[in-house]
Amino acid sequence: MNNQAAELFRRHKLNPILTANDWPYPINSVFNPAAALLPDGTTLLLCRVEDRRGHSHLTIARSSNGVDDWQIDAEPTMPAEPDKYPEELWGIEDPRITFIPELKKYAIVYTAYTHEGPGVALAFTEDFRSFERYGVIMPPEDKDAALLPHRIGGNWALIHRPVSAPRAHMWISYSPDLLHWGSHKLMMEARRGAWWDANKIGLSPPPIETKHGWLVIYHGVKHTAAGCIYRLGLALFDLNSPERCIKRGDEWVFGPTEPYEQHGDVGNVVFPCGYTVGADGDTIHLYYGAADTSIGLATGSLSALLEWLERNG
Ligand code: BMA
Repeated sequence: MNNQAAELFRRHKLNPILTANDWPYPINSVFNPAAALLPDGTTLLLCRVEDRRGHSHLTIARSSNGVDDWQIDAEPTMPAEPDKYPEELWGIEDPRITFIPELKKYAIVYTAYTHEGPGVALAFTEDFRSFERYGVIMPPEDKDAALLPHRIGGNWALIHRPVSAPRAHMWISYSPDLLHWGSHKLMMEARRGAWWDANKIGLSPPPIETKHGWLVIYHGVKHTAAGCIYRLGLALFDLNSPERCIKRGDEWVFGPTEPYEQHGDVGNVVFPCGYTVGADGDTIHLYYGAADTSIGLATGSLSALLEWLERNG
């Protein structure tokens, strides 16, 4: 009998594909990148960069093949600006990019590290050079958020993860104007007990719209005597009522197994904030933070993920 679990994501042989050594200025680490495929085929990563004070900012790396030859901005693309935006006091982290066709703009939802803890902030950009900040849209403690690409029943929808210590679940909220949020609904709960996703879960990259539903890659945090383990699972949600879960996998589908994922500033962490989908409409390139230290790439197939959920959900 084969004791290997199905391999749904294949790591790139050049992993980790981006590290602090690649950076054009001194930094501590680079991880948890958002991703976008630009109209000219360029892969853009909006990377979380931690400086040598421990504060994070966002810097863009561009590549024509999404794997190597990254052109990295010479200085922070989106620095934290606590003088103008006090909520960015201790930096900005973990961005998620969603292209919004109705606005012809990219939404960037990110964590603003405020005096009261992490909150969810929103900005828009057309060109990834200038950024229009909307400020905090979910107060602390809240993070792991992304905007859906279009309105649902007339309202914008935001997935996010407020903390109600000691547990933290995924919620979805709605807004007519992207500024005022309400109709908060619990979307998916962390399990309890020994599960890999017990007590604390959160959205990883933005949800993927498929004809079967919103495919969600989420992280589960298992607390062990040796520390936390961050792994990824899959769930599918209704297209018209995204708070309604259709399927949820029991087993994790990706976890830290390689040395660069197990060892680093925070070991045993894989944490994707973005993906691109290939021209075939099926190949998914997942960009993930490894051990809060570097960036890895893993590739899979959307139809294979959906088939796995069908069998294991
Ligand atoms: C989470 C987030 C991520 C980080 C992870 C592991 O809570 O803050 O940014 O990668 O912890 O440290």
